[in-house]
Amino acid sequence: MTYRPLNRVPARQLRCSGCYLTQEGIWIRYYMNPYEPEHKDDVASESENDVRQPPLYRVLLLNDDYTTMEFVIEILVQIFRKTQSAAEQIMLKVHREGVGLCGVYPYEIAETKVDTVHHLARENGFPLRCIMEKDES
Ligand code: TYC
Repeated sequence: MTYRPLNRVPARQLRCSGCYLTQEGIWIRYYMNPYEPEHKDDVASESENDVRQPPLYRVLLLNDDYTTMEFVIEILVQIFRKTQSAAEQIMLKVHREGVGLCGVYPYEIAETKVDTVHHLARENGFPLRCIMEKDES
């Protein structure tokens, strides 16, 4: 007895029961066809495929008494790509409240921004501090 190979069975002949009937009248079990609409719920879900987004990190500026307001604004414009007016608002928030959000990024980008801020600040003689923390929201 010869069996027809699965790939020669027309799609409409496939049955969702998991079997199909050959011309010889024999039921043969087949693997699920994930492209059949009846099987869409059987295809691995996003969580099974682990397509979660990488964790994000908040980069924050801290206040101090010595870094000039102009330098902080320059950092926010150049490193964090803020507009002049957004940079002024963030700088004033840090000045008044002690801390302010500069942006939210994947780990490596956040880390590079923190390092760049520290490097530029030290180069210019300022004690400006910048930190990152995991964004839990
Ligand atoms: N407090 C500083 C001053 O009065 C300005 C300042 C703002 C410094 C924000 C740091 O992250 C900072 N010159």
